[in-house]
Amino acid sequence: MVSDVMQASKRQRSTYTHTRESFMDVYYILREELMKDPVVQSHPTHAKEWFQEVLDYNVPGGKLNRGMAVYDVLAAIKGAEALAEADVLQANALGWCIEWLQAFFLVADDIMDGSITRRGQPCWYKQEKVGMIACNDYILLECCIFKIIKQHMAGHPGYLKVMELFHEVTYQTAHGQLLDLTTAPQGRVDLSKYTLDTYMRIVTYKTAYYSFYLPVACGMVLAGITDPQAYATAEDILLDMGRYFQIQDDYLDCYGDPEVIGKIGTDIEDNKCSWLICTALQHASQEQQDIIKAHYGASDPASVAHIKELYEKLDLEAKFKAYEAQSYATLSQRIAEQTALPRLVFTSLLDKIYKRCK
Ligand code: GPP
Ligand code: MG
Ligand code: MG
Ligand code: MG
Repeated sequence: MVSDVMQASKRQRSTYTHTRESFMDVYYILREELMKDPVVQSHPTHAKEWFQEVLDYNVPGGKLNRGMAVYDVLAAIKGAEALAEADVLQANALGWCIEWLQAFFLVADDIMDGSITRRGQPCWYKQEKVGMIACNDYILLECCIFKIIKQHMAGHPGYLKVMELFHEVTYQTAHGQLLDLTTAPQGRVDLSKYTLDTYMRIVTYKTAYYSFYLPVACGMVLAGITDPQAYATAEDILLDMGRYFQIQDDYLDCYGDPEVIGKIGTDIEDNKCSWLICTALQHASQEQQDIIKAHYGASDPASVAHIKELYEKLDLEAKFKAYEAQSYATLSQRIAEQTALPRLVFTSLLDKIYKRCK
């Protein structure tokens, strides 16, 4: 196993540029390691095949921004030329752990949100043969994270810190999901709960920690940074970036092209406390609030159309664009002012998401 890993890593290093393809190379290494695990090896063929399909269907098909960021952060701090083969492999293995975490969350989230498509294909649980077996599959996806960390980090001075990071961030995200789900009970619209304060709390926990703080914190651990103040500064900026990212997600849920974003929005039907509805409520007249009360959280297409029409009247697209410009300007300034980390750590992430369409 070790020699397979080293060979693939050499192949990667000899022509090393950090591309989607070189990152994918590491996916195949990790998948092979997981398939060689004694428990999996002892399975009958159909179970081995099922496990591999769970991985291939759910782990690698996204934008891979979160996963690839770990290497980018490490390289921004230490300089790419200072990194040995083993450092690159370790960074990409941890990057894949974040993609595994995301796969675990998305398989579960799609069941909870009643979603239909994800990354341009039916949600895993929507496959005829899968259904609620998906609940066990997302547990397996989570377990893989700790197998990979052990395989690639055991003996590293940052091993415990990385383990704790993944546990803590999973805990934070599950609490975010708790807030997301309980603020939007099915069939019961309580508009008084839909404030931007409540919204920011939900998205900080359900999205910002795992999507932005986690990749950077992993890169920092690999770079040997131990100063708690550096982590606190990074967290502060990255949580803000993560909130901006989820606001974009909410905007795209309504205004994005499903062909491009790879999923069909369900926020209006699901009664979600989204940025759009919170902003709409801030500007709605009494009459418009009555329309929201009557139609938000209902799954019939006519109700959804009423809400979208109201969003048009309130010009939420323009309000989002203004928010986006403001958010970018504020983040850029804070990145320029901090001295904890090279600016590139933050700007490489921000540039990837600014004005994103997917
Ligand atoms: C995104 O919410 C948040 C998650 C995917 C975290 C889920 C956490 C769990 C503990 C399961 P979303 O529902 O807006 O995402 P999307 O629009 O991609 O469905
Ligand atoms: Mg959700
Ligand atoms: Mg969802
Ligand atoms: Mg969404």
